[in-house]
Amino acid sequence: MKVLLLLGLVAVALSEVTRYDGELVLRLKPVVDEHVQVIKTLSESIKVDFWKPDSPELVTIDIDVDIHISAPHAAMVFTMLQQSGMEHKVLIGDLQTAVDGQRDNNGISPRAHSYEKYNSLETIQAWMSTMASTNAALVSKQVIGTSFEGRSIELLKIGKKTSTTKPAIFLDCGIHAREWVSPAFCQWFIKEAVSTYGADSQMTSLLDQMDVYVLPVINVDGYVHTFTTDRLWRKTRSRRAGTSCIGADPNRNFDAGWCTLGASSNPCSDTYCGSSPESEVEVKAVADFIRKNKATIKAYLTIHSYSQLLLFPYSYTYNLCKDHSELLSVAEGAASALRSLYNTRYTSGPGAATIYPAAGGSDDWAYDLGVKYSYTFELRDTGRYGFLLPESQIKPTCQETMLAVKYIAAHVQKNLY
Ligand code: DDK
Ligand code: ZN
Repeated sequence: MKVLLLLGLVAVALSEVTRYDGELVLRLKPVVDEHVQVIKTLSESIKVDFWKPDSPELVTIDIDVDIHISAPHAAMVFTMLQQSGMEHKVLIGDLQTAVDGQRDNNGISPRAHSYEKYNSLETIQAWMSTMASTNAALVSKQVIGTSFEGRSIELLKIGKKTSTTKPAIFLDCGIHAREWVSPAFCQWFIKEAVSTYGADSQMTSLLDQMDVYVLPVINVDGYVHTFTTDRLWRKTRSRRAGTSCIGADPNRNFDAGWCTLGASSNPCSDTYCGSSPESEVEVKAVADFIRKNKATIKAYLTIHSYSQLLLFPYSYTYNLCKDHSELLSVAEGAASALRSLYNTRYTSGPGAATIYPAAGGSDDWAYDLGVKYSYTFELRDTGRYGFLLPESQIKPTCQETMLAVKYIAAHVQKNLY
Protein backbone atom coordinates (compact mmCIF):
# COMPACT_ATOMS: atom_id res chain seq x y z
CA MET A 1 0.00 0.00 0.00
CA LYS A 2 2.77 2.41 0.97
CA VAL A 3 4.66 1.51 -2.19
CA LEU A 4 1.57 2.18 -4.28
CA LEU A 5 1.06 5.53 -2.60
CA LEU A 6 4.67 6.43 -3.23
CA LEU A 7 4.43 5.40 -6.88
CA GLY A 8 1.29 7.51 -7.14
CA LEU A 9 3.09 10.56 -5.79
CA VAL A 10 6.02 10.04 -8.16
CA ALA A 11 3.63 9.71 -11.10
CA VAL A 12 1.87 12.95 -10.18
CA ALA A 13 5.21 14.74 -9.78
CA LEU A 14 6.48 13.47 -13.13
CA SER A 15 3.41 14.32 -15.19
CA GLU A 16 3.41 17.97 -14.01
CA VAL A 17 -0.26 18.67 -14.46
CA THR A 18 -0.86 22.41 -14.37
CA ARG A 19 -2.83 23.46 -11.29
CA TYR A 20 -5.01 26.56 -11.09
CA ASP A 21 -5.22 27.17 -7.35
CA GLY A 22 -6.50 30.65 -6.53
CA GLU A 23 -6.80 31.61 -10.22
CA LEU A 24 -9.89 33.52 -11.29
CA VAL A 25 -12.23 33.93 -14.22
CA LEU A 26 -13.65 37.44 -14.46
CA ARG A 27 -16.37 38.89 -16.64
CA LEU A 28 -15.63 42.45 -17.75
CA LYS A 29 -18.12 44.77 -19.38
CA PRO A 30 -16.33 47.39 -21.47
CA VAL A 31 -18.73 50.17 -22.51
CA VAL A 32 -16.33 52.88 -23.64
CA ASP A 33 -13.15 52.74 -25.68
CA GLU A 34 -11.00 53.41 -22.61
CA HIS A 35 -12.22 50.12 -21.14
CA VAL A 36 -11.17 48.28 -24.28
CA GLN A 37 -7.75 49.88 -24.00
CA VAL A 38 -7.48 48.87 -20.34
CA ILE A 39 -8.13 45.24 -21.30
CA LYS A 40 -5.58 45.34 -24.12
CA THR A 41 -2.96 46.98 -21.91
CA LEU A 42 -3.60 44.40 -19.23
CA SER A 43 -3.11 41.57 -21.72
CA GLU A 44 0.22 43.06 -22.75
CA SER A 45 1.52 43.37 -19.21
CA ILE A 46 0.45 40.06 -17.65
CA LYS A 47 -0.57 36.64 -18.91
CA VAL A 48 -4.30 36.76 -19.60
CA ASP A 49 -6.07 33.63 -20.86
CA PHE A 50 -9.04 34.86 -22.90
CA TRP A 51 -12.15 32.66 -22.63
CA LYS A 52 -14.51 34.95 -24.52
CA PRO A 53 -13.67 36.36 -26.98
CA ASP A 54 -10.68 34.13 -27.68
CA SER A 55 -8.04 36.84 -27.88
CA PRO A 56 -7.47 40.52 -27.00
CA GLU A 57 -7.66 41.62 -30.66
CA LEU A 58 -11.34 40.67 -30.64
CA VAL A 59 -12.31 42.84 -27.66
CA THR A 60 -14.74 45.68 -28.47
CA ILE A 61 -17.21 47.75 -26.50
CA ASP A 62 -20.55 46.32 -25.38
CA ILE A 63 -19.51 42.67 -25.32
CA ASP A 64 -18.85 40.54 -22.27
CA VAL A 65 -15.19 39.70 -21.89
CA ASP A 66 -14.36 36.59 -19.85
CA ILE A 67 -10.73 36.30 -18.80
CA HIS A 68 -8.70 33.90 -16.69
CA ILE A 69 -5.95 35.47 -14.60
CA SER A 70 -3.40 34.11 -12.13
CA ALA A 71 -3.72 34.51 -8.34
CA PRO A 72 -0.71 36.81 -7.81
CA HIS A 73 -2.07 39.32 -10.33
CA ALA A 74 -5.59 39.45 -8.89
CA ALA A 75 -5.14 42.43 -6.56
CA MET A 76 -3.50 44.51 -9.30
CA VAL A 77 -6.23 43.63 -11.80
CA PHE A 78 -8.99 44.59 -9.37
CA THR A 79 -7.29 47.93 -8.68
CA MET A 80 -7.03 48.59 -12.40
CA LEU A 81 -10.70 47.72 -12.94
CA GLN A 82 -11.82 49.89 -10.06
CA GLN A 83 -9.80 52.86 -11.34
CA SER A 84 -11.20 52.54 -14.85
CA GLY A 85 -14.76 52.26 -13.55
CA MET A 86 -15.37 49.20 -15.69
CA GLU A 87 -18.19 46.94 -14.54
CA HIS A 88 -16.97 43.44 -13.70
CA LYS A 89 -17.78 40.34 -11.71
CA VAL A 90 -16.09 37.15 -10.62
CA LEU A 91 -17.39 34.17 -12.61
CA ILE A 92 -15.08 31.60 -11.03
CA GLY A 93 -13.34 32.42 -7.75
CA ASP A 94 -11.02 29.43 -7.67
CA LEU A 95 -10.35 27.75 -10.99
CA GLN A 96 -8.85 24.59 -9.47
CA THR A 97 -12.10 23.97 -7.59
CA ALA A 98 -14.01 24.29 -10.88
CA VAL A 99 -11.56 21.96 -12.65
CA ASP A 100 -11.98 19.38 -9.89
CA GLY A 101 -15.73 19.96 -9.73
CA GLN A 102 -16.44 19.26 -13.37
CA ARG A 103 -15.80 15.54 -12.99
CA ASP A 104 -18.89 15.25 -10.83
CA ASN A 105 -20.33 12.07 -12.31
CA ASN A 106 -18.66 9.81 -9.80
CA GLY A 107 -19.99 6.35 -9.28
CA ILE A 108 -19.22 5.69 -12.94
CA SER A 109 -15.95 3.84 -13.43
CA PRO A 110 -13.33 6.43 -14.41
CA ARG A 111 -11.61 4.19 -16.96
CA ALA A 112 -14.62 2.76 -18.79
CA HIS A 113 -16.34 4.67 -21.57
CA SER A 114 -19.43 6.60 -20.49
CA TYR A 115 -21.75 8.97 -22.36
CA GLU A 116 -22.03 11.07 -19.23
CA LYS A 117 -18.33 11.50 -18.56
CA TYR A 118 -15.48 13.27 -20.28
CA ASN A 119 -13.66 10.35 -21.88
CA SER A 120 -9.96 10.30 -22.72
CA LEU A 121 -8.94 10.03 -26.38
CA GLU A 122 -7.80 6.47 -25.79
CA THR A 123 -11.20 5.55 -24.38
CA ILE A 124 -13.02 7.32 -27.22
CA GLN A 125 -10.99 5.60 -29.92
CA ALA A 126 -11.41 2.15 -28.37
CA TRP A 127 -15.15 2.79 -28.08
CA MET A 128 -15.31 3.88 -31.75
CA SER A 129 -13.78 0.58 -32.84
CA THR A 130 -16.31 -1.30 -30.76
CA MET A 131 -19.21 0.74 -32.14
CA ALA A 132 -18.11 -0.03 -35.69
CA SER A 133 -17.63 -3.74 -35.13
CA THR A 134 -20.82 -4.28 -33.14
CA ASN A 135 -23.02 -2.28 -35.54
CA ALA A 136 -21.45 -3.29 -38.82
CA ALA A 137 -24.68 -2.90 -40.81
CA LEU A 138 -24.90 0.77 -39.93
CA VAL A 139 -21.45 1.98 -38.83
CA SER A 140 -17.97 1.94 -40.29
CA LYS A 141 -14.76 3.53 -39.05
CA GLN A 142 -12.34 5.46 -41.21
CA VAL A 143 -8.95 6.99 -40.42
CA ILE A 144 -8.75 10.30 -42.27
CA GLY A 145 -5.28 11.43 -41.25
CA THR A 146 -2.53 11.67 -38.67
CA SER A 147 -1.93 14.51 -36.22
CA PHE A 148 1.27 16.47 -35.71
CA GLU A 149 2.25 14.17 -32.85
CA GLY A 150 1.30 11.06 -34.80
CA ARG A 151 -2.14 10.18 -33.48
CA SER A 152 -4.82 8.93 -35.86
CA ILE A 153 -7.81 11.14 -36.67
CA GLU A 154 -10.85 8.91 -36.94
CA LEU A 155 -14.47 9.21 -37.91
CA LEU A 156 -17.51 6.98 -38.00
CA LYS A 157 -19.72 6.84 -41.06
CA ILE A 158 -23.28 6.11 -39.95
CA GLY A 159 -26.06 5.17 -42.33
CA LYS A 160 -27.81 2.21 -43.82
CA LYS A 161 -25.45 0.59 -46.28
CA THR A 162 -26.68 0.74 -49.86
CA SER A 163 -25.21 0.02 -53.26
CA THR A 164 -25.61 3.64 -54.40
CA THR A 165 -23.82 6.62 -52.85
CA LYS A 166 -26.00 8.64 -50.53
CA PRO A 167 -26.02 12.33 -49.69
CA ALA A 168 -24.32 13.04 -46.36
CA ILE A 169 -24.03 15.30 -43.34
CA PHE A 170 -20.60 15.98 -41.86
CA LEU A 171 -20.51 16.55 -38.08
CA ASP A 172 -17.30 17.32 -36.22
CA CYS A 173 -16.32 17.97 -32.64
CA GLY A 174 -13.18 18.79 -30.72
CA ILE A 175 -11.61 21.42 -32.99
CA HIS A 176 -10.66 23.26 -29.80
CA ALA A 177 -9.04 21.10 -27.17
CA ARG A 178 -10.52 22.58 -24.01
CA GLU A 179 -14.16 22.52 -25.15
CA TRP A 180 -14.76 19.08 -23.66
CA VAL A 181 -18.53 19.00 -24.00
CA SER A 182 -18.06 19.05 -27.78
CA PRO A 183 -16.54 15.53 -28.17
CA ALA A 184 -19.09 14.39 -25.59
CA PHE A 185 -21.85 15.53 -27.96
CA CYS A 186 -20.43 13.66 -30.96
CA GLN A 187 -20.32 10.49 -28.86
CA TRP A 188 -23.90 11.11 -27.75
CA PHE A 189 -25.01 11.61 -31.35
CA ILE A 190 -23.46 8.29 -32.40
CA LYS A 191 -25.17 6.49 -29.51
CA GLU A 192 -28.55 8.04 -30.38
CA ALA A 193 -28.17 7.24 -34.06
CA VAL A 194 -27.35 3.61 -33.44
CA SER A 195 -29.85 3.05 -30.64
CA THR A 196 -32.85 4.83 -32.16
CA TYR A 197 -32.45 3.61 -35.75
CA GLY A 198 -35.46 1.43 -36.46
CA ALA A 199 -37.43 2.88 -33.55
CA ASP A 200 -37.43 6.64 -34.08
CA SER A 201 -39.01 7.39 -37.45
CA GLN A 202 -36.99 10.52 -38.14
CA MET A 203 -33.65 8.87 -37.33
CA THR A 204 -34.59 5.82 -39.38
CA SER A 205 -35.53 7.86 -42.41
CA LEU A 206 -32.41 10.03 -42.03
CA LEU A 207 -30.05 7.05 -41.93
CA ASP A 208 -31.92 5.24 -44.69
CA GLN A 209 -31.62 8.20 -47.01
CA MET A 210 -28.37 9.81 -45.89
CA ASP A 211 -25.04 9.07 -44.25
CA VAL A 212 -23.71 11.03 -41.30
CA TYR A 213 -19.94 11.33 -40.91
CA VAL A 214 -19.16 11.94 -37.25
CA LEU A 215 -15.65 13.01 -36.27
CA PRO A 216 -15.57 13.14 -32.43
CA VAL A 217 -12.12 14.69 -31.98
CA ILE A 218 -10.34 16.65 -34.71
CA ASN A 219 -7.63 18.18 -32.53
CA VAL A 220 -6.46 14.91 -31.02
CA ASP A 221 -3.08 16.19 -29.76
CA GLY A 222 -4.64 19.20 -28.07
CA TYR A 223 -7.33 17.05 -26.49
CA VAL A 224 -4.74 14.68 -25.02
CA HIS A 225 -2.78 17.70 -23.75
CA THR A 226 -5.85 18.95 -21.85
CA PHE A 227 -5.99 15.60 -20.03
CA THR A 228 -2.30 15.23 -19.27
CA THR A 229 -0.94 18.71 -18.81
CA ASP A 230 -3.04 21.82 -19.28
CA ARG A 231 -6.83 21.64 -18.98
CA LEU A 232 -7.23 25.00 -20.74
CA TRP A 233 -5.21 24.37 -23.90
CA ARG A 234 -7.07 25.43 -27.08
CA LYS A 235 -4.82 25.08 -30.13
CA THR A 236 -3.08 22.23 -31.94
CA ARG A 237 0.34 21.10 -30.65
CA SER A 238 2.46 21.81 -33.74
CA ARG A 239 6.05 23.04 -33.28
CA ARG A 240 7.53 25.51 -35.75
CA ALA A 241 10.89 27.15 -36.44
CA GLY A 242 11.56 30.59 -35.02
CA THR A 243 9.34 30.41 -31.95
CA SER A 244 9.02 28.40 -28.79
CA CYS A 245 5.26 28.93 -28.81
CA ILE A 246 3.28 25.84 -29.69
CA GLY A 247 0.25 25.28 -31.89
CA ALA A 248 -2.14 27.20 -34.12
CA ASP A 249 -5.87 27.78 -33.83
CA PRO A 250 -7.45 25.18 -36.12
CA ASN A 251 -10.56 27.34 -36.42
CA ARG A 252 -8.44 30.15 -37.92
CA ASN A 253 -6.45 27.84 -40.20
CA PHE A 254 -9.04 27.02 -42.87
CA ASP A 255 -8.74 28.66 -46.27
CA ALA A 256 -11.54 31.22 -45.92
CA GLY A 257 -10.37 34.84 -45.81
CA TRP A 258 -7.40 33.31 -44.03
CA CYS A 259 -5.84 35.53 -41.37
CA THR A 260 -7.48 38.72 -42.59
CA LEU A 261 -9.78 39.41 -39.63
CA GLY A 262 -10.19 38.25 -36.05
CA ALA A 263 -7.10 36.09 -36.17
CA SER A 264 -3.51 36.65 -35.13
CA SER A 265 -0.25 36.15 -36.98
CA ASN A 266 1.58 35.89 -33.66
CA PRO A 267 2.43 32.21 -33.01
CA CYS A 268 2.02 32.81 -29.28
CA SER A 269 -1.60 33.97 -29.62
CA ASP A 270 -4.51 31.65 -28.92
CA THR A 271 -5.99 32.71 -32.27
CA TYR A 272 -2.79 32.19 -34.29
CA CYS A 273 -3.85 31.45 -37.87
CA GLY A 274 -0.85 29.22 -38.61
CA SER A 275 1.92 29.73 -41.15
CA SER A 276 -0.42 29.20 -44.14
CA PRO A 277 -3.97 27.93 -44.77
CA GLU A 278 -4.16 24.25 -43.77
CA SER A 279 -0.67 24.39 -42.25
CA GLU A 280 -2.10 22.28 -39.44
CA VAL A 281 -2.20 18.65 -40.56
CA GLU A 282 -5.43 18.06 -38.65
CA VAL A 283 -7.14 20.86 -40.62
CA LYS A 284 -5.70 19.55 -43.88
CA ALA A 285 -7.03 16.06 -43.11
CA VAL A 286 -10.58 17.35 -42.55
CA ALA A 287 -10.46 19.69 -45.55
CA ASP A 288 -9.14 16.90 -47.80
CA PHE A 289 -11.90 14.57 -46.65
CA ILE A 290 -14.64 17.12 -47.27
CA ARG A 291 -13.17 18.11 -50.66
CA LYS A 292 -13.03 14.46 -51.67
CA ASN A 293 -16.69 13.98 -50.69
CA LYS A 294 -17.92 17.37 -51.75
CA ALA A 295 -20.41 15.95 -54.24
CA THR A 296 -22.29 14.18 -51.45
CA ILE A 297 -21.87 16.41 -48.39
CA LYS A 298 -24.95 18.63 -48.04
CA ALA A 299 -24.44 19.94 -44.51
CA TYR A 300 -21.48 20.78 -42.30
CA LEU A 301 -22.02 20.99 -38.55
CA THR A 302 -19.24 21.82 -36.10
CA ILE A 303 -19.56 21.78 -32.33
CA HIS A 304 -17.79 24.16 -29.93
CA SER A 305 -18.45 25.65 -26.51
CA TYR A 306 -19.35 27.89 -24.74
CA SER A 307 -21.92 30.75 -25.24
CA GLN A 308 -25.15 29.08 -26.49
CA LEU A 309 -25.00 30.29 -30.05
CA LEU A 310 -25.98 28.86 -33.40
CA LEU A 311 -23.88 30.57 -36.03
CA PHE A 312 -23.63 30.39 -39.80
CA PRO A 313 -21.53 32.19 -42.48
CA TYR A 314 -19.95 34.56 -42.67
CA SER A 315 -17.39 35.21 -39.98
CA TYR A 316 -14.62 36.47 -42.28
CA THR A 317 -16.77 39.35 -43.53
CA TYR A 318 -19.81 41.27 -42.34
CA ASN A 319 -21.42 40.64 -45.72
CA LEU A 320 -24.41 38.34 -45.58
CA CYS A 321 -24.09 35.03 -47.39
CA LYS A 322 -26.37 34.34 -50.33
CA ASP A 323 -28.47 31.84 -48.39
CA HIS A 324 -28.77 34.12 -45.38
CA SER A 325 -32.53 34.11 -44.99
CA GLU A 326 -32.88 30.34 -45.29
CA LEU A 327 -29.93 29.66 -42.96
CA LEU A 328 -31.33 32.14 -40.42
CA SER A 329 -34.80 30.65 -40.42
CA VAL A 330 -33.43 27.10 -40.07
CA ALA A 331 -31.19 28.30 -37.21
CA GLU A 332 -34.13 29.91 -35.46
CA GLY A 333 -36.21 26.76 -35.86
CA ALA A 334 -33.35 24.66 -34.51
CA ALA A 335 -32.84 27.00 -31.56
CA SER A 336 -36.50 26.87 -30.64
CA ALA A 337 -36.52 23.06 -30.86
CA LEU A 338 -33.51 23.07 -28.54
CA ARG A 339 -35.20 25.44 -26.13
CA SER A 340 -38.36 23.33 -25.93
CA LEU A 341 -36.67 20.76 -23.67
CA TYR A 342 -35.02 22.67 -20.79
CA ASN A 343 -35.67 26.28 -21.79
CA THR A 344 -32.01 26.81 -22.76
CA ARG A 345 -31.81 30.01 -24.80
CA TYR A 346 -29.64 30.26 -27.88
CA THR A 347 -28.88 33.25 -30.06
CA SER A 348 -28.57 32.64 -33.79
CA GLY A 349 -27.08 34.65 -36.61
CA PRO A 350 -24.10 35.06 -38.92
CA GLY A 351 -20.77 34.71 -37.09
CA ALA A 352 -19.22 38.13 -37.68
CA ALA A 353 -22.21 40.10 -36.48
CA THR A 354 -23.31 37.69 -33.75
CA ILE A 355 -20.04 37.09 -31.90
CA TYR A 356 -17.05 38.58 -33.63
CA PRO A 357 -15.30 38.55 -36.99
CA ALA A 358 -13.08 35.49 -37.25
CA ALA A 359 -11.51 34.50 -40.55
CA GLY A 360 -10.25 31.02 -41.36
CA GLY A 361 -13.12 29.13 -39.76
CA SER A 362 -14.31 25.72 -40.87
CA ASP A 363 -17.95 26.76 -41.39
CA ASP A 364 -17.10 29.61 -43.80
CA TRP A 365 -14.69 27.37 -45.66
CA ALA A 366 -17.24 24.56 -46.06
CA TYR A 367 -19.90 27.03 -47.16
CA ASP A 368 -17.69 28.59 -49.84
CA LEU A 369 -16.79 25.10 -51.04
CA GLY A 370 -20.50 24.61 -51.74
CA VAL A 371 -21.86 23.04 -48.55
CA LYS A 372 -24.92 25.21 -48.11
CA TYR A 373 -26.10 24.16 -44.65
CA SER A 374 -23.03 25.13 -42.65
CA TYR A 375 -23.43 25.77 -38.92
CA THR A 376 -21.25 26.33 -35.86
CA PHE A 377 -22.76 25.45 -32.48
CA GLU A 378 -21.47 26.98 -29.28
CA LEU A 379 -22.98 24.74 -26.59
CA ARG A 380 -23.65 25.43 -22.88
CA ASP A 381 -23.16 27.39 -20.80
CA THR A 382 -23.05 31.21 -20.81
CA GLY A 383 -20.12 31.48 -18.41
CA ARG A 384 -21.06 30.04 -15.03
CA TYR A 385 -18.64 27.18 -15.69
CA GLY A 386 -17.48 28.02 -19.21
CA PHE A 387 -15.16 25.29 -20.49
CA LEU A 388 -15.43 23.52 -17.13
CA LEU A 389 -19.06 22.48 -17.60
CA PRO A 390 -19.77 19.76 -15.01
CA GLU A 391 -20.27 16.21 -16.26
CA SER A 392 -23.74 16.25 -14.72
CA GLN A 393 -24.70 18.68 -17.52
CA ILE A 394 -23.48 16.45 -20.37
CA LYS A 395 -26.78 14.58 -20.62
CA PRO A 396 -29.18 17.56 -20.70
CA THR A 397 -26.81 19.47 -22.99
CA CYS A 398 -26.65 16.59 -25.46
CA GLN A 399 -30.38 15.88 -25.29
CA GLU A 400 -31.32 19.43 -26.16
CA THR A 401 -28.60 19.74 -28.82
CA MET A 402 -29.90 16.57 -30.49
CA LEU A 403 -33.21 18.35 -31.07
CA ALA A 404 -31.46 21.19 -32.90
CA VAL A 405 -29.27 18.87 -34.95
CA LYS A 406 -32.26 16.72 -35.89
CA TYR A 407 -34.21 19.82 -36.86
CA ILE A 408 -31.44 20.90 -39.23
CA ALA A 409 -31.06 17.35 -40.57
CA ALA A 410 -34.79 17.16 -41.33
CA HIS A 411 -34.59 20.42 -43.26
CA VAL A 412 -31.57 19.22 -45.22
CA GLN A 413 -33.31 15.95 -46.03
CA LYS A 414 -36.46 17.74 -47.16
CA ASN A 415 -34.42 19.84 -49.57
CA LEU A 416 -32.30 17.08 -51.07
CA TYR A 417 -33.81 16.76 -54.48
O1 DDK B 1 -13.51 29.75 -33.17
C1 DDK B 1 -14.13 30.53 -32.45
O2 DDK B 1 -13.59 31.51 -31.99
C2 DDK B 1 -15.57 30.25 -32.10
C3 DDK B 1 -15.76 28.93 -31.48
SE1 DDK B 1 -14.84 28.73 -29.79
C4 DDK B 1 -16.46 30.23 -33.30
C5 DDK B 1 -16.35 31.48 -34.11
C6 DDK B 1 -17.48 31.59 -35.13
C7 DDK B 1 -17.38 30.69 -36.27
C8 DDK B 1 -16.11 30.91 -37.00
N1 DDK B 1 -16.25 30.63 -38.35
ZN1 ZN C 1 -14.17 26.43 -30.15
